[in-house]
Amino acid sequence: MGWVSRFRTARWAQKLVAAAAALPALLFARLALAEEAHDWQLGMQPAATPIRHWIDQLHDGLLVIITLITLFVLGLLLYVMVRFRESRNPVASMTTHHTLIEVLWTVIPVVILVGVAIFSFPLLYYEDRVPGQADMTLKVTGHQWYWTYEYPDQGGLTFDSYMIPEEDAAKLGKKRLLDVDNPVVLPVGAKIRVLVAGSDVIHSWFMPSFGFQEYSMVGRINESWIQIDREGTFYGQCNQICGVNHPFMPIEVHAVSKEAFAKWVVEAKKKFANNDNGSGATVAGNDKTEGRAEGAVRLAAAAAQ
Ligand SMILES: [Cu+2]
Repeated sequence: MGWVSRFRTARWAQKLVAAAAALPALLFARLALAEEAHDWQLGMQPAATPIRHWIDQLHDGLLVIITLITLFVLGLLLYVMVRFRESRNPVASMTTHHTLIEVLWTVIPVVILVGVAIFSFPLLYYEDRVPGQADMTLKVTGHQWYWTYEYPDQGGLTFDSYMIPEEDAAKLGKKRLLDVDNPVVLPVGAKIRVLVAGSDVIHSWFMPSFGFQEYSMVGRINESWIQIDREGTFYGQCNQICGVNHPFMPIEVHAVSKEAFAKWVVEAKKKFANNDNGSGATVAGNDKTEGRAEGAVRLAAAAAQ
């Protein structure tokens, strides 16, 4: 019996082969679910909007440039260390200045930077405004420590979104520090203008899969846009240090079909009928409330219904 057939008949080998065969499926299943940060994650979360696809391309291009520069500098250093080591080159040259080299090490970096700018500036402008007509608008307002969402095109539908308290998340089978009581629901494929405002300190609405990050500031409305390319649940976080409960104001976005979105709007209008109608005044008395405690109370009330 050759070593191959002995290997094939060994039980541990069969298990190993089965595990190895299952690995790609496991990895791809993980990729398919990877709309949030994972332990041991390498690279960025999968892109879900045109802006994020463009960001990925720019990132990959920059990675090539950075790698080439690093290898070039490393090569020069190694060459100098070997070629001009003391044993081989006991008397150091006292030469200074070399016009050609000085011009080159000024001009080449400038050319590289101009090249990077040529590819990154269009992306900045692309992120700035919806190309063409927006299908709808979502207004996001950051508070210490929760988010308010408004849908001006859906009759001013508005509601607050709190993190599910850590102590309840496990009981409810929810994701710790990520799931919220009222997620944002958005239609897949629609061009959505997203306006980000603030009510107290600076927050930031950050959705990695969407390539979206806008500061939420008092007295200013920041704008960008998203067009989500697939259904699913996407997670993000406030990524501007905003106070003691900064880690406890996550973002949960449900991307659904246009039909499901229309149905959700009808239900949400009933559910949030008592909320202030998009005037932005909802937050006036709420600014200094303790987000997590209030979230817990709201959650308990929702469970009792
Ligand atoms: Cu914040």
